[in-house]
Amino acid sequence: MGKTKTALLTGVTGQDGSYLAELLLSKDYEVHGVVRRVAIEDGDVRYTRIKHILKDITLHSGSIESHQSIFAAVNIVKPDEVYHLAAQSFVGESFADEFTTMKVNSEGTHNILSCCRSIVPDCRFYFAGSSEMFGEVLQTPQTEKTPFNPRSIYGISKCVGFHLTKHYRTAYGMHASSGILFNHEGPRRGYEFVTRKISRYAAKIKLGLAKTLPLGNLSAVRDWGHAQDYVEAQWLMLQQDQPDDYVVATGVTHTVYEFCKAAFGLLSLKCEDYITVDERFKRPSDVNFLLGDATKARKVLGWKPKISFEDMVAEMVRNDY
Ligand code: F7E
Repeated sequence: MGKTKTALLTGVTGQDGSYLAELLLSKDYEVHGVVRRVAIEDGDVRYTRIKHILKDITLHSGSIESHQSIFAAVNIVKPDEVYHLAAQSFVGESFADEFTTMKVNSEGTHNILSCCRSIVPDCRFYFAGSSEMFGEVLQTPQTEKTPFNPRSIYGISKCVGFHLTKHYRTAYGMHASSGILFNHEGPRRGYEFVTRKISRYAAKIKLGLAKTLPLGNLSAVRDWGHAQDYVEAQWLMLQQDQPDDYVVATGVTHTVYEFCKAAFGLLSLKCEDYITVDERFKRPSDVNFLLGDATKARKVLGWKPKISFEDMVAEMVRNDY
């Protein structure tokens, strides 16, 4: 039987890309991914999240910074749906290297939108927006109507991508949607993000491989969901007749410290015995509080998160241990 639809993913080797590729394969899509040459040459390290589905998907060498390589990939694949997930996604790094973050995240999004408009103007396009766009929040909880007030170059670059996506939708009539996704985690999360750092250190400490867990801002509040739930919302956005923007969140908040307590507690450890505060992990301007209201996603997309905070932390700790 022929495949139902063809999808092209940027960021396919990442946390969301790997879960989304699995979801699309389960729906009988033909799945293609754009992968940087460095990743192709270093397959053992870079493909850890998609090793099990490599035989089922097609990878194309390219970088979102290169209009030429994206044009070539879109032209070969002629996708029905494009999921633009690739980015410099670590907020901390966006303070260390503002220019790479800005260039990759804004110009990369512009490149892929422009290529889609030229080659497959009727394709459906998803942009990975972020709750970091809300920054120092101007309203609580945050909805699609909450004004953006970013606190990092990462947040600013995602605002650029969001507005580019909206522009291609309104000016050229493209089916282009943005998900405003709040933090989403799981066992495939990169090690530099705080949740994975905590689950990994909890495991290391339990196994006698580390003595302390150095962290920055312990009182930051986040609305943490599971990435596996969130990729389903991404797919649902592109199944709608009309393109639109959606907040994707759980509506439940925890502090970084509470995440530590939950993770260490699962291994019968007290996190306060191991946490040290290290100034190196504090940001020049941090986002202190985020809480999403996903009412619109629930009503229009019929989406709601299935995995609880407690189950997610348990899965992460079990995996790292
Ligand atoms: O930090 C604090 C840190 O790096 C969470 C990305 O996926 O979600 C993510 O961005 C909080 C911050 O994620 C450490 O200051 C304390 O307040 O895990 P994170 P993020 O910055 O919220 C959004 C939605 C995205 O779009 C991003 O791409 O934890 N924190 N101590 C620390 N954070 C880190 N990384 N490391 C620490 O040692």
